[in-house]
Amino acid sequence: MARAYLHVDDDIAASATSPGPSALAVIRVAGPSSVRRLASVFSRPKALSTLPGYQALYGHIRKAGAQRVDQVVVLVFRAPASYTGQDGADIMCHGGSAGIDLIMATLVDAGFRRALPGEFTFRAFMNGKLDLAKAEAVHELIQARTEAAHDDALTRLSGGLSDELARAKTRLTKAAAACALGLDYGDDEVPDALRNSLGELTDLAESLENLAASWRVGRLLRDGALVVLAGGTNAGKSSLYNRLLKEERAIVSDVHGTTRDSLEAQLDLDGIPVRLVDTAGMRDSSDPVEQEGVRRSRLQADGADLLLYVVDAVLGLHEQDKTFLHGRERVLMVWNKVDDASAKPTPDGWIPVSAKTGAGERQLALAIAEAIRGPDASAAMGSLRVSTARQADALARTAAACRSALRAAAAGHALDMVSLDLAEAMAALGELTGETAPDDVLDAMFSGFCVGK
Ligand SMILES: Nc1nc2c(ncn2[C@@H]2O[C@H](COP(=O)(O)OP(=O)(O)OP(=O)(O)O)[C@@H](O)[C@H]2O)c(=O)[nH]1
Ligand SMILES: [Mg+2]
Repeated sequence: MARAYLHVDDDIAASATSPGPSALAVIRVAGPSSVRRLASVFSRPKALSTLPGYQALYGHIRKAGAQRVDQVVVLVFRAPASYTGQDGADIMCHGGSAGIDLIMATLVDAGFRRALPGEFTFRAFMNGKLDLAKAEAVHELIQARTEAAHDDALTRLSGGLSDELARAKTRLTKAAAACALGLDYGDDEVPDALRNSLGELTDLAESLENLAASWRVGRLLRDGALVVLAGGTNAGKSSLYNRLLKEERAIVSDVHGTTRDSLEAQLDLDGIPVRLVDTAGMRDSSDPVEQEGVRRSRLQADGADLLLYVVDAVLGLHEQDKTFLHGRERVLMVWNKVDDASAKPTPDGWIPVSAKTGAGERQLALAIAEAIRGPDASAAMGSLRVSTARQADALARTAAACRSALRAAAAGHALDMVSLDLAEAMAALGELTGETAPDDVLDAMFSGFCVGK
């Protein structure tokens, strides 16, 4: 894949909007001769091929035999003032897959290559329009499912993370320069200039470690959290599921074992995208279908970021609940049906709710959001964070190399040892921005993008 990406000199085209009927769609083209090539299938070729950047032109896309394909408005971009840094154009056409397919086929006939996923952004990266941290943010912005996730990605795209990384690079460069100076003079001892920059390195290592740790919340905002409702049959899991989703999604009945297949839905819980799953109630059953449902419930419960364990307050706690909950982490215990006159009092540590009346629903939602984010996260929600394992890993390696340089200097090791550690820190940091990212990393990253971006 990387080899195909590495051709940045041909002209590419792709639909930038999702397929299906819509009023308008956008087909994007980019490449050194993309505007001229587009003009060859446009009703006003001369006007288009000489059009300056940021100007639009109305006309028709035409096939070779002059047959009209669609009425369009073409917005032209001229290098370097474009997303990719190359000449390019956005073709605004009518929505609908048949029309888009026709225009794409016409463009391919005219010599455009169909763009690979993320290829426009790859060109932007290659042309220095954005670094790798920002390129990843573009992808996350498109995928964001909640406002908080959107804000988070936008902060990174606006350069929040890139600025922080640039500051880290300056500090490392300063320390490396001081080290090189010491080596030039043949000093055995750590020179003063280096001593000063080593002090800064301690702060740097700490802030990079914090940033790496922010991945936990970053990942949640990006991928969402898997929250699973579990408990005995008839506890009210499906009722609670419907209540949290604010719609009658799951079947509710007083028959034990109503839910068999698990159900999943997306939910925005206080800014966190949540995948909420309703499962089959757990009980011993001789019915093989129900047994399979119960087996799947347990699997879902084990893989959850958070478990909501629901108990019927009228029946109270049973031995099977205690066994299931024993030693289990990442679980919120929900005492349901508190509206019922014969409900038992809520035990310590349980959250009282009524799926029927909605009592306690808000407290439950807040408890879920807090449990997912973790105790440290309320402060961290508004701050800068990374969102991918790749970023967290590179940050952790940068910090570890800084710590190693500090240890070497403190132990009075030769300066070239310190210098090696600093070089390693610089290389790891460079992976974040893409300066030193290997091809396979670029490959994996851009191929996860949508086509047309
Ligand atoms: N009074 C009262 N009844 C409830 C409440 N929640 C659920 N119920 C009733 O309890 C019964 C079981 O509810 P479900 O939501 O189907 O329970 P479930 O846990 O999904 O059950 P299974 O799918 O069989 O495992 C239904 O008759 C609901 O109307 C509640 O908060 N108060
Ligand atoms: Mg159910």
